[in-house]
Amino acid sequence: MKNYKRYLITSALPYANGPVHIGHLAGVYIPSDIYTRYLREKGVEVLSVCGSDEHGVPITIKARQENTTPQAIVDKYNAIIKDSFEKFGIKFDIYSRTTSKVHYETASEFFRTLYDKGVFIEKTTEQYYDEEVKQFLADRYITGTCPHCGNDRAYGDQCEKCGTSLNATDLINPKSMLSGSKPVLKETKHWFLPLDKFQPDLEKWILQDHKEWKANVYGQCKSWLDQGLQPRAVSRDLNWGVPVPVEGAEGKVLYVWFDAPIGYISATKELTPDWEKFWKSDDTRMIHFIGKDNIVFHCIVFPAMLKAEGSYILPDNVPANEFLNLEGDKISTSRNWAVWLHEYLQEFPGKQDVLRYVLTANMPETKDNDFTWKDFQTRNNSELVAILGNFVNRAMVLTQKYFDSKIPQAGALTAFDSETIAEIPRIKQAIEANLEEFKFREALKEAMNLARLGNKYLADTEPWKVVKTDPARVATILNISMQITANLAILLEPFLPFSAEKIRRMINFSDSQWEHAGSVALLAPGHGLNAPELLFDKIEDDVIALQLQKLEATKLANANSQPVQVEPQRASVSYDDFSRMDIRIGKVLEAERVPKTQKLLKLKVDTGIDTRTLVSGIAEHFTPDQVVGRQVAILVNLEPRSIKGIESHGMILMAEDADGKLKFVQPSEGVANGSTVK
Ligand code: B3M
Ligand code: ZN
Repeated sequence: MKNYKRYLITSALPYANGPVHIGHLAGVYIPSDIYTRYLREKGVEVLSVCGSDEHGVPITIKARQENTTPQAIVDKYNAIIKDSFEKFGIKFDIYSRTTSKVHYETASEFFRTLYDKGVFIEKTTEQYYDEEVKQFLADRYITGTCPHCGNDRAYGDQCEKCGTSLNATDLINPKSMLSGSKPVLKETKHWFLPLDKFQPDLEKWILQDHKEWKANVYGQCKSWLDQGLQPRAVSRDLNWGVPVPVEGAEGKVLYVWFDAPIGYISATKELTPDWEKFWKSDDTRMIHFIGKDNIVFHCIVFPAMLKAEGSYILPDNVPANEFLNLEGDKISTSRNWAVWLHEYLQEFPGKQDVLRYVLTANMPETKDNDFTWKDFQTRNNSELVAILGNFVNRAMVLTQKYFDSKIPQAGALTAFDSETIAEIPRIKQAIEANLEEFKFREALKEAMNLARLGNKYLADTEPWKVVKTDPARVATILNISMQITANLAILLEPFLPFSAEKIRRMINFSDSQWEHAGSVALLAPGHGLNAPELLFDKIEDDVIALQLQKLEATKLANANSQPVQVEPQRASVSYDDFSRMDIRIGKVLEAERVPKTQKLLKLKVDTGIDTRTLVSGIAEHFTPDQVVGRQVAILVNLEPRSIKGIESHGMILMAEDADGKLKFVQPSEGVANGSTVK
């Protein structure tokens, strides 16, 4: 790596159209905060900038839904988001907004520079227009059926079901979100950024010069580049956003993904008159923290814009994370399937570090990951309470008891003492090495290893027993234990800032310089400690049960309110066709998984006619135990088929909902096996 003099850390600007949830925290803001806090502790010159993304169609749509103005929406959510970040200790140097005056000026000027340089292609194209409300329909103002997967609720810019990015004109049966009417195509002029022209430069910059990027990021970039970059419109027909700053552009604003990343620049400008030092000198290392859905914009579109402008640096790394799921389901704002930070703060006051800990331990660094309340409880009770809290508390209480809360003088060290002490700098180095590579889970694990080390040290040296015979030895043991505690205060700070602060308060120690960690001379003999406080407390089952109930209620509300997607009716069949099918009620006698398959169960069923074997594709939905003993409906005269070498005689009938969930079709009361279904 180059010899950088300073860091500029950016974190994706959250859309101010809703509060933030655990997915945002785990994906973007916790990693960025850990990294920035670590750099600050190292004494590196660093700025961390963020702010609300206050433009774009989702915000105008939210305003319509709530019968208010876009400005009122962004004011409301900007305040909520900012407050949540502050309370979680996500410490930006500035949290700005893209509706600020500086941002409007900066974004317009940026566009204008590119415009004057002749970078854009000006093109008149046909776009959907709603004749009833007299408005062009950008991005999410239009819905229709996805040409790739058939989802009938795809948006004009993307299908959320299959993830494909779309053009509104790709949609089948397009519908205006505003009036519900069928839109018409109408000509309109827009400015396009010719990404194709930047392809060779971007290929070299990413594929050759940044092979060290995380595999998920590098892979996505490569696939975009392999597909060949296309010009992208950077303006929209909308009345909410930064006006396109050229003649003849009335009613047009900059596309939100054009102005939002410029928000990083505006925020820096607002923060310091020295902003150019951060954005325009080669010895600044810029790092973008984002979620995986933002990769293309930060690795391809924004760098192309910066290159086109010419005076800015490019990011040196973009450590994007994958997504966090909640209890096995995708987090969704519209389905209210989330743990909202503002709610957590109310329901778990003072427990910010617990969530920070659990989200770091489960960070979706290389693949999507799951948050469960059960895991939250386990990690709190058996890691934070039992390991970290327990060690610090024992060290503090014993020092209070035997040495009147003063650091005792250490005497001669045993071999075990020396071994233990030698671990401290090793752990520090492991944390560093992992942080430098954006491996936050591993880094946290190493930091916790220091608490484990302390626990083991106390358990093995047993000062509470030794005190009766050898108080001098206990002085050494507790000196070392308290030095470990002081090291924890420094090394845990990036991850658990509130707890680190609490430890510092307890041990009366204000140092948080990274370079001092590793030493066992942090607390001088005679140094006075404050009263011990508990760092963490146990989370009981009923607290977790309550959270699970809350999610259950959300599920129910969703099931009742969502218009179910129903498969269209199929072509007619004659009565004869139907009556040729022989459907019986039978009972499952035995069930086992078909080896080396995910989906298949081998069943033995009593059809009333006979006992036979059939293979059913339900193993992902039911375990063998859940199937045995049930009455089920069976199509018994389906031609036998060999499936994975097993002859299958018939088919179990299942009900399948739009999400692909399967349920058995069963008689409402028990009937004799062999009963027919007509
Ligand atoms: N607001 C999208 C998002 O929150 C967008 C990020 C902008 S970063 C410049 O996922
Ligand atoms: Zn789709």
